[in-house]
Amino acid sequence: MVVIVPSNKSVESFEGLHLYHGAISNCSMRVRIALIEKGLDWESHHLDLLKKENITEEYFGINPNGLVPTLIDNGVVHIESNDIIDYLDDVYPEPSLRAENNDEMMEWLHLAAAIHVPACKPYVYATKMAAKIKKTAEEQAKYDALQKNQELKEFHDKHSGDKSFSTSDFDKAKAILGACFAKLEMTLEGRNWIMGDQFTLADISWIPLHFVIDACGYDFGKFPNVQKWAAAFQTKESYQQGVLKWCPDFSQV
Ligand SMILES: N[C@@H](CCC(=O)N[C@@H](CS)C(=O)NCC(=O)O)C(=O)O
Repeated sequence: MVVIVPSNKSVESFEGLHLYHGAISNCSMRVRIALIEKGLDWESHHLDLLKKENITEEYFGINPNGLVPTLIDNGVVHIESNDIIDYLDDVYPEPSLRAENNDEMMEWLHLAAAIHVPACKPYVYATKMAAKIKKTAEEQAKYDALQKNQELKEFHDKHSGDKSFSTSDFDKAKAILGACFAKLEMTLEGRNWIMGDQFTLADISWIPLHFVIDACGYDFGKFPNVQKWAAAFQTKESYQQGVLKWCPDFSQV
């Protein structure tokens, strides 16, 4: 659980569940899917990442990294999407999204979190986002003043101004994704979902990665089990309401 004491005190009086999220953000999709699977009511606070609505003093006062999603549960601020879905399943246990083998399920959540900055983010930014989200000098100065997280500063510096990701950064991202999706392919052999017959937090953690990476042109041809798994998820209501309602086609972003 990653709980934040916000410097923007306005959110501490929120009642019920509130989600700061981005339509096109795969990390936000994860939390929207979990909320919908659980049948929970939540208030939406949408931030348009393309308009850089996350880069404000007000939002950095809620999420110190300036990232989406952020969940506020009765005034308590939670960040980190994989921790948020784990928290939701603990606190709102019905219907359960937790596998009997919790340790194995949590390994999938930890892996998704671990590859976000080294693989998912560079792949998506190098193929699509960097060109759409160029900062003006003024926006860059504002970001530099607000962002204290060195890893994120370094990541965004790689595509600032005229710069773009190096071939080695992109190849490394592709290699990590290839290894992870090969592991997923093997795990899904003879199974409907990652943990077996039950749809769990492991699926919720990985489905959004497939959704955006696929739309950015990654070739899933050699991963038929992954393709079948993604197609099965597309029949669920949480895909309609948690993904498509907000982001009908990531390739068109
Ligand atoms: N580890 C974080 C990563 C969150 C993250 O990187 N969110 C992206 C959208 S998926 C974002 O806010 N990007 C805006 C930026 O990097 O400034 C989580 O899982 O919640």
